[in-house]
Amino acid sequence: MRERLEQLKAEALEQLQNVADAKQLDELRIKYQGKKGKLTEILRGMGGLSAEERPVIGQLANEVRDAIDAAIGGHQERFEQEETERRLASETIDVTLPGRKPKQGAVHPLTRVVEEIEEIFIGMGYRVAEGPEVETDYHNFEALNLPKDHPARDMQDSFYITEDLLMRTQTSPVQVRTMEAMSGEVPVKIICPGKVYRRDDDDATHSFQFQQIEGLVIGKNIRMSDLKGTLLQFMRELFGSDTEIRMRPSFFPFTEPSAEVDVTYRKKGASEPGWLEVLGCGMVHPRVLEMSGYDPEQYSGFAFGIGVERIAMLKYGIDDIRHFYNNDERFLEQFARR
Ligand code: 2NL
Repeated sequence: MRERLEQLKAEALEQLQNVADAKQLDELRIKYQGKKGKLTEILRGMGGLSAEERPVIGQLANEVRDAIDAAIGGHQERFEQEETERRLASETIDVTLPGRKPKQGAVHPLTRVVEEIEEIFIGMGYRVAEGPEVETDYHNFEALNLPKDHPARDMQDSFYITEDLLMRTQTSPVQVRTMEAMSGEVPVKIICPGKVYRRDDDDATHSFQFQQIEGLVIGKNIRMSDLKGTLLQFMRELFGSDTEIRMRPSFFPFTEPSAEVDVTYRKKGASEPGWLEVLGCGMVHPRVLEMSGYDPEQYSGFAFGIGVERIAMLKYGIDDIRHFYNNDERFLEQFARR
C-alpha cells in the first residue's frame, strides 16, 4: 500500500508539472482528488490493514493528498494570474487617444432668416408677437374683413378642424389678438413670425405649410410713405445697401390701398439686376382697425406680409422649397454657423 501511495504521488506530481491550462488542471484534480479519484480508491483499501499499519499509512496518505493539493493550488494561482494579465492587456484603455467629436447640429436656414428679419425689426423698435396655429374663423378671416361668403376664402383653401376652427392661413390673427389685447392703445409696432397652412399641392415653389412674418404698425398719422421707408430700410439691411424697391398696386381685403413690393436682385452671372416680388402690404383697412378696437378717424396703420421661404431661397440661391422640409443633412449642414 505504501508503494501504491508513493507511486500515485510521483505520477500525479509529474502529470501536474506538465499541465497546460485551467481545464487540464481541473481534469487532473478530479482524476486524483475526486470522489471516484485514484487516492480515494486506494484509501478504501485501508480497512484491511492492521492496527499498527493504519496510522502510518494514514499519515502517508495525508502527506500524499497535501502534496497533490499544494501542486494543484500553485498551478491554479498561476492560471488565475495569467488570466488577469491577459484581460488587463486586452481591456486596456489608452487615455491619451484623442476623443471623438460629437456631430454638431446646424440652425435651420428658415430659422436663420426669421431670426435675421426679427433682428432688423427689433432694431427699428418692433416687438415680436406669437400666437396659436389653430385659430378661430373670426380671428383668421372675419376680423380681417373677410366675411363668410368672401371669395378670398375659396382662394386660400384652408384646413378646417371644426366649422369654427382651422389651421391659420396667415399670421394676421396674432396681430388681431394683439390689437384686442392693447384695447385701443398706441403705438402698436409688432412683427409676427410663424407657420401657416394652406391646402396647396406641394411643388417647387408651393408647400401646404410654410412660414410667414407679418408686420403691423398703428399710430397717429401713419402714412404710406412710412410703410415705404420702413420696407426700403428693411430690404437694404437684408439684401445690401444698394437695394432698391418699387411698389405696384394690388388688392387685399384687409388693406386699402394695397401694394406688392419688388426688390432689385442680381441673379448669379447677370450683369443687370432685375425686379423680384418679395412681399405684399398696404394701409390697414378702416374696418379692420374698427373691429379690433381702434377708431379709424383717430388712428391709421400699415401692415405687410413676407414669405420666409421665398426670402431664404433668394438669399441662399435655393431653387426648390421642398429642400427646407426634406431634412436631408447634406442640405441642412451647409447652414451651420462654424
Ligand atoms: C400677402 C401679404 C399681407 C397683411 C398681410 C395685415 C394684418 C392685419 C391687418 C392688415 Cl392685422 N393687414 N396683414 C397686409 C397686407 C399683406 O400679406 O401676400 N398676403 C396674402
